[in-house]
Amino acid sequence: MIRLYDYELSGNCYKVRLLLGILGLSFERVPLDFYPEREHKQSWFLAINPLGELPVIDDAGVILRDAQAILVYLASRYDPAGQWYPRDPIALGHVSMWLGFADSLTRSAGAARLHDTMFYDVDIDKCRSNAHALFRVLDEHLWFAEQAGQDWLCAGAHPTIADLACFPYVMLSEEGGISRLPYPAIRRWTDRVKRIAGFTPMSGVFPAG
Ligand SMILES: N[C@@H](CCC(=O)N[C@@H](CS)C(=O)NCC(=O)O)C(=O)O
Repeated sequence: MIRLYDYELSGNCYKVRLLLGILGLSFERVPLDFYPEREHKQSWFLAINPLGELPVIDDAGVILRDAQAILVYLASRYDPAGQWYPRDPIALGHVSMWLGFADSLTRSAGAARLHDTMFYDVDIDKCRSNAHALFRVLDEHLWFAEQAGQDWLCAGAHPTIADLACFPYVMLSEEGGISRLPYPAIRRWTDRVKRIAGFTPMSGVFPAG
């Protein structure tokens, strides 16, 4: 069984739980006390991930860190139809581009949320302004996609792991003081993500109305 080293309130752990749920994969959670205990910095966990970061999975000895890498692995291994991680070169390029974008969201919107909810010492103004710059790019991309009849970050009728990777820190942005009111295309897209079959909520992310 897949083991997920997990923290309920982590957006990066959440994106992995999202895909596991959507693919109908059972998994065992190893919950860590990320805050306030900072268990992810204790020696037992550093032996598993020397970066001291969540999430990590252990799939019968395949140990992986980095949420985006984990999404690639799970979709490649457990979605043989290749819908979540399409195989053609152009789609692969686009999905990879948005996976990188997701990590930028972690370092901006995600960091702002850590500042506001767990007292992380970050340059909060810079995190928020970087997040807004990314949200503008995302909103414009989604608006043009909608004009072309596309619902998702990457072309095609089916969502991909790019949507799941970008969703959490966009959806949790208000917890870092970043409003989504100026981004209507983003708000329509988050609603579509919430309607994906098998979608699971987390604390602060509610099911579609
Ligand atoms: N690139 C990594 C970033 C992971 C990351 O930053 N995880 C956070 C939790 S959401 C973490 O463990 N941070 C360590 C810390 O803040 O002490 C990924 O996407 O998984």
